[in-house]
Amino acid sequence: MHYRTVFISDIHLGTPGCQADALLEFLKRDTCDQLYLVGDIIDGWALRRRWYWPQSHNDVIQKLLRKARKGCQVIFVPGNHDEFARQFVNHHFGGVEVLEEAVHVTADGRKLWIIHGDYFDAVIRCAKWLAYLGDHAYELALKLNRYLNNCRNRLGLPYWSLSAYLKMRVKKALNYVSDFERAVAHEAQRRGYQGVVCGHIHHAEIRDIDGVIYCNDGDWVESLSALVEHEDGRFELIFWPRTQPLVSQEEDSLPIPVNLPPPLPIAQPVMRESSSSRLDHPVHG
Ligand SMILES: [Mn+2]
Repeated sequence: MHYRTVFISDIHLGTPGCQADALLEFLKRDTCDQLYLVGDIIDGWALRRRWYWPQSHNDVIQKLLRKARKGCQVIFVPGNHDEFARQFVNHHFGGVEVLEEAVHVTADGRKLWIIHGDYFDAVIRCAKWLAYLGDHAYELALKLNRYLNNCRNRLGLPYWSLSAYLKMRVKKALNYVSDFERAVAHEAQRRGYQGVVCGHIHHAEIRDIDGVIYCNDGDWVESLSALVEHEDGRFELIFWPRTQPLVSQEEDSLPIPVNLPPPLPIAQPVMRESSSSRLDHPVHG
């Protein structure tokens, strides 16, 4: 499949949660004229704590550089987890252009603002240490999630995302997702754009907010999603099927928390009917 534009973010290379194999399959199958890397591509925060860099993560970088070499215009807008790259904005790395923020003109002439989105994260803005704490909690949730799904797998039950469930619950309570989306969309409108593409909150979505098209390309940790623009300017979310084993060799050696919480009352399986589906029923707070 060939697209006019592909937007991906929140790959989190350098963490065990990163679904690099699935992303590689997507990058191999689909081509595009323009590729936007919308932040949190490499997780510098996690790498500083613990070095984790398997071959597949290297392959992702190689694949991205190869795309740039082969004539695909690759633009990298750093996020908070790869903020180290922000000191290199307006520079090129092997054909990859690093920009603080970008403007994308769609096939039908709309101007979209491309940002990672962390500037809108009040938590990160106000207290950075809180963000680090949140990060640890998230990683623990992912670890628990893998353990839980390994058990579910053995029982023949479908995949269920504990961390997505917890995040949805927490964020629903705080109205985090909708507040974030609204803030981003309104700022895009204030700046005179017809829409915005961002990442950061790991919540893929395309929706209209007060006349502004809000797009979030999701992530490659849990939802395995990309935002694509077709030749005619149509936007679509692509969800890739999960292929990586839930618990890999490296992760087996990681300590599994002994005090597991009691089973959660509501267990709704994450529905994945097809590898490429439109988000007809976006879930948000
Ligand atoms: Mn982020």
